[in-house]
Amino acid sequence: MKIKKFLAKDYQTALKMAKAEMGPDAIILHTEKVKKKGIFGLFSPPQVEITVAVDETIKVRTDKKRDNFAASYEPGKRESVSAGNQIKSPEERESLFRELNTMKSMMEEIRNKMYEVELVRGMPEEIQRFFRMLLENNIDKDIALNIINKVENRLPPDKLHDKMWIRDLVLDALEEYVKEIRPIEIDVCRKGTVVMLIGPTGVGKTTTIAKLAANLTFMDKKEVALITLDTYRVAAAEQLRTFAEIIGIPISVVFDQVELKEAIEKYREKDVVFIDTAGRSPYNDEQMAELKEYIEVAAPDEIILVLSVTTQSSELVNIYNRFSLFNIDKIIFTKVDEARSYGQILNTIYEIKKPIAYITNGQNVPDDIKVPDPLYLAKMLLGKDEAL
Ligand SMILES: Nc1nc2c(ncn2[C@@H]2O[C@H](COP(=O)(O)OP(=O)(O)OP(=O)(O)O)[C@@H](O)[C@H]2O)c(=O)[nH]1
Ligand SMILES: [Mg+2]
Repeated sequence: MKIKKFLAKDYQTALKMAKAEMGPDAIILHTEKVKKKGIFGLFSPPQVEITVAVDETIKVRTDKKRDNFAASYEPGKRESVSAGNQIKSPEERESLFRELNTMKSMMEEIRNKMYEVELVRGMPEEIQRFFRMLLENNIDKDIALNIINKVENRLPPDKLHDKMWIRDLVLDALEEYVKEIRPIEIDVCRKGTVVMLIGPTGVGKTTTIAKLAANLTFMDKKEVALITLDTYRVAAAEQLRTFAEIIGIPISVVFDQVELKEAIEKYREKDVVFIDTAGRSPYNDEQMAELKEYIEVAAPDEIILVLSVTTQSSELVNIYNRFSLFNIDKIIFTKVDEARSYGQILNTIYEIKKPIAYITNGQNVPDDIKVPDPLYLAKMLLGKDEAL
């Protein structure tokens, strides 16, 4: 950085002198009227002094740019435009693009944060803090704002700074969104309730059936049987067969719709029959059509969609939408123990409006499954530390 002072009879002249010497990119730091020093100063008019600075590096770069620009307009020198460009190799260009993208997403993030602050401006500080907690737990901005608005409306004027009071109001509001909890309903007046679990691959359908079957057998003293349609992988049927053997309940591995019908008939006197299905890609029409045929034959009392909480909210809703052609009754959310946040549960339920049957929180059969009560879910939604 070069700094210099210019003294002239008036501002225009001083500026002209500065521009001539320092270039058009120079910045005026200070302007001041000054008297000439000494006895003569008393009789002469005041002068103007400007202090000007210029960044040498910027100056050099602009000059270079200007030179290239000028060169490009010389006849026959068109090629020098690209040759003179600063970005030479594809790697440099790619790295520049990457930098630009990073900057873009940083700016987007800042914009979002500013928007979030704006949304709750004027609300008591404690309420704003809970709003941020909900967002940190991945709860959709609009839903979080709804909750916070309810809290603000319900907060008595003398409790504006009462953290515990506000926390309870937030939990109440959250509970309202997740109050529909409906585990499997077994009709005691009739036998043969058929429950089918469907969902994408690897979400935990088979493990969850094993947990449910074991709990119903040992805790609720129900008669349970298993049917698996998953004959695509050798290990898949074996996985469920092993669980069935340990629990001591019958299992049928079926290969087609006729066998499915026969198996259901065979277990007509059981209290519950679980049907395990192969993981299906919701975006594979052929697989979905095949599943539909099996569902028509089985005519299950309950179709439960199994979703993993480790999946993003928008994708969970997409998956539900694809599977919704089967009249889904309930949702089981799995892998809660692996999730970084739980907002996905609320965002999905808010969108699809289906009850939650269970959540699963680990690989252990039969322990890691729960019928969550709304308060437990609300605490989870407020933050990991609140619930676990
Ligand atoms: N951490 C964790 N792992 C789970 C949970 N539930 C299931 N798993 C694990 O997830 C993996 C897949 O589970 P499966 O039960 O085979 O899943 P699936 O949906 O039947 O898979 P496909 O039949 O291949 O579609 C296994 O390693 C399970 O132990 C859970 O709640 N938490
Ligand atoms: Mg399976």
